[in-house]
Amino acid sequence: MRTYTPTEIRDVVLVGHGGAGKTMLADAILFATRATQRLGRVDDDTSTFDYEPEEHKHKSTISASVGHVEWKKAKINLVDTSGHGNFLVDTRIAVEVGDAGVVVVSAADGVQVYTERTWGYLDEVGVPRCVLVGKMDRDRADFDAAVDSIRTTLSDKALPIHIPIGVGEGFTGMIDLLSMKALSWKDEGRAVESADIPAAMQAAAKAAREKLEEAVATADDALLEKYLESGALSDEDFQRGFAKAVRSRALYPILAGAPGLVLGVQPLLDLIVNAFPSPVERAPWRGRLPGSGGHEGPEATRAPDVEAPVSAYVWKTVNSEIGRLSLLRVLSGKLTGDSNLLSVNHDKREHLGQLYALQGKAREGMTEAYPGDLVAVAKLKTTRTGDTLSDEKAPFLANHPAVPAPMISYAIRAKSKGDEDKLGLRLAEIVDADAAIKVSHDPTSKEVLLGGTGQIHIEVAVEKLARMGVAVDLLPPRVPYLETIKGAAKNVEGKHKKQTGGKGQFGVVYIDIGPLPRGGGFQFEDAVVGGTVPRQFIPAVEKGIRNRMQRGVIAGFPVTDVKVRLFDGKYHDVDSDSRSFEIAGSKAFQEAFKQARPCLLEPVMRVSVECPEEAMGAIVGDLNHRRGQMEGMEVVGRNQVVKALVPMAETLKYSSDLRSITGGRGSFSMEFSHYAEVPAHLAEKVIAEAKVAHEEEE
Ligand SMILES: Nc1nc2c(ncn2[C@@H]2O[C@H](COP(=O)(O)OP(=O)(O)OP(=O)(O)O)[C@@H](O)[C@H]2O)c(=O)[nH]1
Ligand SMILES: [Mg+2]
Repeated sequence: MRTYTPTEIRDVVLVGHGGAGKTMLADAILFATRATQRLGRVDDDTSTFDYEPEEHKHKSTISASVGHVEWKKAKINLVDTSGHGNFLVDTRIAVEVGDAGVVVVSAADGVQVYTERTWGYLDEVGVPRCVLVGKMDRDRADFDAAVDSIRTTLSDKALPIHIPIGVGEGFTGMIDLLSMKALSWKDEGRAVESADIPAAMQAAAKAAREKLEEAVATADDALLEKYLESGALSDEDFQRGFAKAVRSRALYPILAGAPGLVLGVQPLLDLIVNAFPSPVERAPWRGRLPGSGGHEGPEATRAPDVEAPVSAYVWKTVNSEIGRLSLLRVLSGKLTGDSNLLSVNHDKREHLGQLYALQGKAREGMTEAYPGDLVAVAKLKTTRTGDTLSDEKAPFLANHPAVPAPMISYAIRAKSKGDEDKLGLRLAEIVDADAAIKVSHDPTSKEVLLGGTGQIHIEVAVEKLARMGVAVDLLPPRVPYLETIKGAAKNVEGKHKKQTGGKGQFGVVYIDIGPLPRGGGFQFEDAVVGGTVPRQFIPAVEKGIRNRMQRGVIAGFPVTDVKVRLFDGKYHDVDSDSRSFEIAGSKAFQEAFKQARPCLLEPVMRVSVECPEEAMGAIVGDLNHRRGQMEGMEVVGRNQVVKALVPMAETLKYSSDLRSITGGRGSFSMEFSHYAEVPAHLAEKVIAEAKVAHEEEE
């Protein structure tokens, strides 16, 4: 493959709700541009992008994957992501490497929960985007309704650049408002024909084009002036203004298509090449310089300059048949194969072998890659996801999106005793490839705990383990309870005093404690006057409190949403030290916490269950039993969707329970909503069980 310069590259990430058709679109793009000779499809396991066995089993994307096509001399790198709640951490990280987004919406469903969520991810990275309303060939496709949902829930800067011709089975193409032509497809979607707009649609096309011209003009002062003078824009002004409006995010074009029929690919690719930014136009990559002595270095950026020292960010790791593959985005300079770079996070040298361009799991060798390009290298020794490789003389650490703590944790156990070592190794591989999986060990039961974003996430990890040759049992999950307080306590003493021969230990503190609103975390106020707690020991008091909060007070769960005010204390010139004040802080906190009406918090999940009408009654009844709070019901096609808020503790076996209630015809999705207080009688039980576990540990 030739080397593409940064201005010839477009990095595009495909996002949207699960099942909207992102992967279908990515496969259709490969087919339409002749990168593949057969159209890959998720449904029959032939997709280039959904190639993992677990993706075949679930018929959906679990982990982002990349492909590329050449279009009008540009190299378009495509990043296909998952649209499922359980895999959105992976999606969020993948979004980081896109300079623009294609948001896929199903014409039959309009905007859905994770359309909105992933739109938010694109906002976080701050990139331009377009929306493709796909599945126009479907029965209940409704372009106008989809456009309404996009404009009301995503952004009113979104405007159609297409008017579909026909709908459902009759969908044949669209009016393109940029060229003011009617487009239709032939040669299995690989060729587009352009004709005059049919007379019956001319008025609608003209009106829609005027709206678009107005939006384009409004995005640029000079254009606006011309527009106001003459009431229209010249075609040249319009085309240039359009691209500028897209790049400045003043306009989010909405396109129509049916990726399943390979219908509508070329206008999208034209838009990507003409109106989406190249890596050069992206703001310089943010990060830091390495610090010294374990400290963070100052903030720094890397511009996509070919002549600058090389740096590359590892945004993903996958297991492949040639070993671990690291997926990189070149940030600056020229990345060459068979070279040595500094693995900056580990301060170690790393040898890079052959560079590859990926097409799903297929690899094509490359000799060199320029800023913005997405490439892969095999078998890096120390470098992991989130790390940066760079020229030894100009080290740089790219920012990496924060990975949220796991929402749910299951204990797992190898089915056969001899597999325990192997389990550890395979788990390490899984963690390597999935930033959202956390492995830990329960100190009391000595079990291996697998933490993740939800039940399906953990189940998929267990499927992967089985494929890797380690069968495990999934034990009931642990609910991540938290401790907090409902009241306040004032003037509580914490005292640490020890006299053992020579130098003693002495520290006394007085604190007030009070609740913070949900999500408030922890606030520490230093209100000491007159040096009753010497300056240098105040951080130790805070440290003691934080440590105690981690370990919990009433049941061993982390404490949250409290504020502490340290206002007084006593010290001894000789005997006082940091350690003494740390212990005094911890003791004061424990005592104050117990006085301030402590309680437990539990995670509450937003559950939505889709089922046939006849199963509705049983499902609602069952959800009520689970302390569920109904949020609403709606009809989606032939099915009903029930939405409810249900405490996580009551949802632990929901997949199998739902299967038996509906005879396998129901499906559900679940995501974290908020933390709420555990009712007192249940809290007692949880605390008692936690105590038993705690005592066993002592
Ligand atoms: N009729 C029709 N079906 C489509 C079209 N595009 C996709 N589909 C079907 O919709 C289903 C979901 O498509 P995918 O491409 O897997 O959806 P996705 O957005 O990648 O979903 P996740 O990876 O699960 O987030 C598959 O059965 C596709 O065949 C289309 O244009 N028309
Ligand atoms: Mg997909």
